[in-house]
Amino acid sequence: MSLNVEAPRPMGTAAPTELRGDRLVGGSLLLVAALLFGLQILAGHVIPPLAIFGAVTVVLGGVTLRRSPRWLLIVDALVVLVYLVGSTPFMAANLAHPESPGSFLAEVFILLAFLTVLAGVVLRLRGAGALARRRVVVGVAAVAVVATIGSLVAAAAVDTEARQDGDIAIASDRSLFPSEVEMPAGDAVLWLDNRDPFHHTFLIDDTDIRAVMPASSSVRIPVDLAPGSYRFWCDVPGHESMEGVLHVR
Ligand SMILES: [Cu+2]
Repeated sequence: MSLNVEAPRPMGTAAPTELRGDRLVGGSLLLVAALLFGLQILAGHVIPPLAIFGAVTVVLGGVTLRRSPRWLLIVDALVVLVYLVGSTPFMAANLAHPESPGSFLAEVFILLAFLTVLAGVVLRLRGAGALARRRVVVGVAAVAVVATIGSLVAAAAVDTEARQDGDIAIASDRSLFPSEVEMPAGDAVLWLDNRDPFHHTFLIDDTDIRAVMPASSSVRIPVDLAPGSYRFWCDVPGHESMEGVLHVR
């Protein structure tokens, strides 16, 4: 059993609970903002929905750290729920690829920070004590450590294939493919070089070719294409701008 002894306040200055800031909720929101901005730095370009949401969480987090009336806690929780619902397809795609730490860990940490916000709001509204909050922090930290180790181990196990003579190179860099690539018709090998910390996929229209490109690795895929122009692209949600045309002659 522990005793929580607080210094006595002078008469007339006792702050109602809801006027005190909530460090767990406010801090977690600021952490989300930092992760969203970090993700865009890793991507090498601004991702408008993430930039807008990052700005919203900075404001909410900053205010919640100072004051945490009920209505604000409820707004915090609703904003988090809206983001979680809206980003489900992106989260699912990134969480399915632990071998690509840039996207996997960013997604895990954002998800954990969001769950901490929700847990913090519930605990605060129910008037829970410091011990319950500490348990949330310890639980979240433990999951974060396990996810980090698991992702780094999975990334180290990825086979990366060196480019060989005659291979046609197609690189993804800052989540972009080259807009045009030329190659001969018939048997050939594509060397797909992923320079990003995120995973990508490589598909060619009108064929059943689909390859996964783990982060910071390269893979060789054999193809046999008739002359013509084919669109190639990445089908990871949010990577719609990753496409180019393969001119087969
Ligand atoms: Cu992609």
